[in-house]
Amino acid sequence: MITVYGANISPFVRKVRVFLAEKHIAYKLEPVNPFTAGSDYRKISPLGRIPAFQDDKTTLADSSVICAYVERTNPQPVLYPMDAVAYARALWFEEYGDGGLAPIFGGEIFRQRIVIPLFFKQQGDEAMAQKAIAEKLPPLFDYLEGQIGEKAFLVGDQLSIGDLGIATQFVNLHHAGVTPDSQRWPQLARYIASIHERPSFKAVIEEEEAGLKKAK
Ligand SMILES: N[C@@H](CCC(=O)N[C@@H](CS)C(=O)NCC(=O)O)C(=O)O
Repeated sequence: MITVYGANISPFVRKVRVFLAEKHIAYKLEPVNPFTAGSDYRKISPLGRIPAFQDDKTTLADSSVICAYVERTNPQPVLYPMDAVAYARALWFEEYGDGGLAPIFGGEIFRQRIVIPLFFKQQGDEAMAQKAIAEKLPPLFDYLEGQIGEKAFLVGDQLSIGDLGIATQFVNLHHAGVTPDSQRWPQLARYIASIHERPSFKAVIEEEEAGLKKAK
């Protein structure tokens, strides 16, 4: 049995969970709060971050490493395109999510509006969130609007790690009350809504919404 370690509201934990769901692989989610985890947790996640992963062969840390490993151990359905250029583009979109969207969606918006008030019982910096929404989201959304166009998926004609890496970040934004304006970014709004409608995303989004409702 596979174990995924982490908290369900982490976009990186969610990426792994959705990836496993798309592969129809069963797993157990072992709750870990990275900010309070003991030193033992560093044996499987040396940087102390979530997610971490364990199967009968190995332990791993980092969502990108975990997904790449699972692709090798469970190649179907293919989530990393075979064609070299398509493969690189899928990795690029995953990185655009991890390295480009996460610091802003997570640190400047989700953290201020959800994590700090709900879990630290303090007031978040709403001015920081508003500024990020007004100034930092538009260029990120403009790029994605241009990349997705009228297509269903970012790379080729099937779901890839690129779609999962982008769409997982938009779940945190959704929890923080922000979705792309469908007048200004019609293709992006349509695309994100359709990926979030997939059973893999729908299940975790509903679970997270129930947890956040309870925490309020
Ligand atoms: N590159 C890592 C990033 C993981 C990450 O930053 N996780 C956050 C939670 S969303 C974390 O564990 N933060 C705690 C820390 O950095 O100490 C991945 O893809 O798994």
